[in-house]
Amino acid sequence: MANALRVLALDAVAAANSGHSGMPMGMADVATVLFDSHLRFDPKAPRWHDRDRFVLSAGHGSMLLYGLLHLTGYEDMGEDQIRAFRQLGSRTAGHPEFGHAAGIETTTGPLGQGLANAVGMAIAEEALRARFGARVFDHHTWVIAGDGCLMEGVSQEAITLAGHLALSRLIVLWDDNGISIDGKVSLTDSTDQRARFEASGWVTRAVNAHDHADIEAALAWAKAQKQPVMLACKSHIGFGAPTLQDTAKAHGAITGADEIAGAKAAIGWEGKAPFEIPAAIRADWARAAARGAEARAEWQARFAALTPARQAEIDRVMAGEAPKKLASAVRKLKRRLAEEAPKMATRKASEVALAEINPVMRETIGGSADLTGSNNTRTADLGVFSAADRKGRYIHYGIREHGMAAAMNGIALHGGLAPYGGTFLCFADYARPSIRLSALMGVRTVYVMTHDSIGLGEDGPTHQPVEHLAMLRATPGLNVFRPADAVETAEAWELALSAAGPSVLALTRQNLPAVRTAHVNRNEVGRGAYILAEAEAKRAAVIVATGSEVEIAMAAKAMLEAEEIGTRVVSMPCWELFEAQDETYRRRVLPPGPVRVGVEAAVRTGWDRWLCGERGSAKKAGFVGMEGFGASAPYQELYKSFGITAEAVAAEVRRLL
Ligand SMILES: Cc1ncc(C[n+]2csc(CCOP(=O)(O)OP(=O)(O)O)c2C)c(N)n1
Ligand SMILES: [Mg+2]
Repeated sequence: MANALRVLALDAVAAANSGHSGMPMGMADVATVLFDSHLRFDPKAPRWHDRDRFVLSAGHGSMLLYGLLHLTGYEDMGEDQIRAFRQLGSRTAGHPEFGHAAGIETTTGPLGQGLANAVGMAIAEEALRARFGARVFDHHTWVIAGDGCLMEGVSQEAITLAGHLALSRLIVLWDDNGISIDGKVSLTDSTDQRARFEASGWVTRAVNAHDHADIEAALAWAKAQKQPVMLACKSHIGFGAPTLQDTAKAHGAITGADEIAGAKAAIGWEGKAPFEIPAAIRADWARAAARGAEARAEWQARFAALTPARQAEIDRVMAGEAPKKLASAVRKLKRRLAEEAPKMATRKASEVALAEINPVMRETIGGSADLTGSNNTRTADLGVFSAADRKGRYIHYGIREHGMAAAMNGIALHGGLAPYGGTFLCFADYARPSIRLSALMGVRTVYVMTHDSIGLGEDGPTHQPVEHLAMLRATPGLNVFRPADAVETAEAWELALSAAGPSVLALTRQNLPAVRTAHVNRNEVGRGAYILAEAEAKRAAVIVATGSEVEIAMAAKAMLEAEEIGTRVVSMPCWELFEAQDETYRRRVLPPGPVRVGVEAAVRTGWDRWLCGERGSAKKAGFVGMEGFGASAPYQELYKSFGITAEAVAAEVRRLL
């Protein structure tokens, strides 16, 4: 059975003339024993809620996963897909991509991400077991990770978080082959990995990755542990390849005809056509696949015994659908906020919104990377998720932005929960690789990023984002919200939790006045940009602003109107959603003719799309914002010193007129 995996990897990589043969050949035995006798899965019901999650963190070894899914009979993974490895339109992309085929639980390839996602999956399993009971959720998360996954920094955040939370359903199979691309691992690393994991609260065991009895015993042992488990699987990269086994040259594509023939001979696989799997071996794999059907049927019966309302609730949360009550709760809050017109920071407004949302959307699971009091992410009803309390809905992620974002992806991928997590916007950089994967996979994660400009003041330029909004907006598939007041913040939350993909909420530290004081039921932020205040005198200018600079735009408008310069203010909290509106609406908001000035306490990058493009013109376009890094001072002084003031905006309008 393991040799069938090896041969599929060899043949697919040879056909594509590209890919990675060595890792699948080395870990084939471990994967076989796992799928044959431990993994809880059913290819006929690949999205079954209570399946074990299997994560191939060493995503370059994608052919190992594709081979497993093919041989166990996943409908999505026919022989045509194996033959089309790495070709346009196939499900068998170079690295496993979530959404391409059932059985690919997450997108991997950027090393370390899968391991860190798995921590989130294990958190989700614990949380859902606590909420719905072990009759519904009772499974493991298995990870194959390579040397690269363990060398990446994100692994440290993931490992220490998992150890601290005692995620005993998490089992990592380390492909301990001593080889990476540049040569022996000893060239670059001398870490005692088992000691490292143990120091973080894991238990570990060494395994001979080619001895099925040893693997079998280790997997059974792993499932019985009370702590997360790391099995150091001593393997031979490129197992069987006559000249390349145990060398870095086996890491990539093995394409030489002699080497391939020699490898097949070494494992006793001779006289067969490429991709040919003997019927007896296919039958063994089919038997392994059938094993899960019984467990699934038993689970199905338990699930069917729940009340219909309970079943519907579990199906809803697993599908990632927001509850019906969300919209009405937000509408009610908006009405109150419009009346009260509070002067508050949008980070505080976010907490106010969460206080209404969390009780009606019990699948939210919040958190912060050690900035709870600054991010305002914790509401009174949540409790704290810990090793002792799996019912808590708030995770103190510690100072681990990258690990937090990757875990949030894993929580979202597992299904059943809506993760949100906070840090300072500036430290989006520390979470960036995982935010990118949220977007690539299209998972519902909400990044609560406060202290969103020089408006944070005295902490200075190390903490003041200037280029981050541009970086996030440049990421396809990510909605970046920068609300201007409490009403817009509530609207942004509703959209983020109802979305199919990830969102960033960029929120202020400093207080802002209410700009939305007349209640409307419609979610204005949902249109991306809208006319907040129409010109009174004949329209000559449009000021487009986001977040904290909407206040400045409104003050500039008052000055200009006093001079009979009719000025419209457009609040533009979400570029991506505005871009998605039809041309008629966009033209109504940004008509040709008037001068346009953009205001945002950040760099101009990207703004010309709205100022010069969209029927605008370079001669009539201006921008008031940041041209470099900020400084350390009270924020009011910084706004003056960097020239982001109502006076400056009004002057820019006059200059352009
Ligand atoms: C974040 C990241 N950096 C670099 C790479 C490129 N890369 C792919 S595999 C690999 C070496 C990984 O070594 P190991 O995990 O030991 O895999 P093995 O050679 O044993 O298959 C590198 C550097 C990557 N995929 N992701
Ligand atoms: Mg290696």
